[in-house]
Amino acid sequence: MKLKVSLFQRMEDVVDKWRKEYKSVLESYGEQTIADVKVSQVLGGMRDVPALVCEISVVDPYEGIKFRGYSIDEVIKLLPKVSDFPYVLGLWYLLLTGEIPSKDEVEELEEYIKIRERLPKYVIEVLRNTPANTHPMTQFAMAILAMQRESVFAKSYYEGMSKRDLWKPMLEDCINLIARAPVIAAYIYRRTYRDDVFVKPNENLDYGANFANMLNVNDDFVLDKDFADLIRIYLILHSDHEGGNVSAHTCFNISSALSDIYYSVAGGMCGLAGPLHGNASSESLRWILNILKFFNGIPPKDKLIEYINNHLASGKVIPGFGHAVLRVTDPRYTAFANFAKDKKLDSDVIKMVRLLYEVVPDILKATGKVKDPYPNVDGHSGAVLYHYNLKEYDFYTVMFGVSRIMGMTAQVVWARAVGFPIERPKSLPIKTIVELAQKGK
Ligand code: CMX
Repeated sequence: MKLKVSLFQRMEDVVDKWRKEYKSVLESYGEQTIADVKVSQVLGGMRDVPALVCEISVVDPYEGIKFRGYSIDEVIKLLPKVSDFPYVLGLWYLLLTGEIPSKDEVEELEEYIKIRERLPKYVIEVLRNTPANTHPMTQFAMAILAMQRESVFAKSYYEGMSKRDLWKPMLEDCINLIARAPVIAAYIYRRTYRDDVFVKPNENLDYGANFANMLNVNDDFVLDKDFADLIRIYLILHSDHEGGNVSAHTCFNISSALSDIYYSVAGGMCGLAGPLHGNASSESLRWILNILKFFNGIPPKDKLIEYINNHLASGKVIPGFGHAVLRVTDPRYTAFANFAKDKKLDSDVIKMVRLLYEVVPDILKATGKVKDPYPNVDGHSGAVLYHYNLKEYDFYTVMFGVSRIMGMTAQVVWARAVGFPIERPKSLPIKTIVELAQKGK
């Protein structure tokens, strides 16, 4: 296979390093025990069981996400910039290689991705043959799955390519998917919610601004520069969150069967679509709008507290708050809050987000059971999109998905590079778990 862009060469070098490390860890520590597992963890969604490997990012309960060891602030500072914001694909380069790229390297990758943006006709037909009121996440997963027929990885595998080289066609597939994901998303958006008039990819724009331009949220065919900045930062912030969350792990698990990236990412997207995961950003915005409607504007604090307590008493969660790992305000939330402050955003939805931040944590703390009473990324991301006229909140998970593909693909390329095996944890009936617990094993 001809390696056409310097990213491939860089990957050749790092893959060699990863393989040596992986092999040596297995040889040196393969029989070493690193954790005990409690029954409560097995029955509690495997919480905190260290059973997965993820080199791409780590979520510290108190510091939040680190992408390849870099915090959000560091990533924003160090990645090469376009219009004062990092190039989105610079982040993907970092996730893939573990290295901050130079401006030349990112711009070369941006150009390389542009060549692959064109949507095949059959993908458009799949979407057009689907009722327009189908949930946008369903459409997104369908369009991704439809492209499976083009997988270079699947073709290479069935043609007998050596296992050692399979990461290369996997990376080719990932590049194609990364290139087309925003185009598919924008197509779904325009068809589902707007006038069914589409904006073609603009080769003069970077990845983030191009996506913003194709969404054309103001229907005026003029790129809103602030919205482009938002999309750049949005795509970076949602890109990865360790390997154990539902979408990342689903994707990784599927790919461990040597399913290609289209199968794997489509599966991951179906997990992201759940209300406790990626769809929380839609839920959060819907909830904020309901509050504004109920009170006919921003409510007084005491009335809002009463409203939230009633909401909890009816057995529902507060969307956009809480996290399975974090124990502080999600730094991704803070990054959006800073963006809103810097751009001087003050619409009612933004004001509501700020007011919720003042009241919800204390209410959740008072329940005595919520481990993380602070807001997560979904508690702010929808409000900034809404502010810039992207008001169709069912679409927010697709926005999340376009970004999350960067993390998913980086993880899968790593797995194929080191030859990670098929996943097969042991499952037990409850009766056996009880027997083991009684024996103290
Ligand atoms: N509102 C109300 N109750 C909440 C809550 C919230 N925001 N967060 C947690 N709880 C409740 C749980 O439902 C659970 O109650 P039960 O014991 O009655 O079942 C209890 O507090 C303990 O849960 P936890 O250990 O603190 O949280 P989990 O790790 O089980 O769940 C999460 C994490 C994100 C699913 C949960 O906080 C939640 O449902 N949040 C609202 C939805 C949301 O914002 N999801 C987005 C997360 C980020 C992402 O993946 O995109």
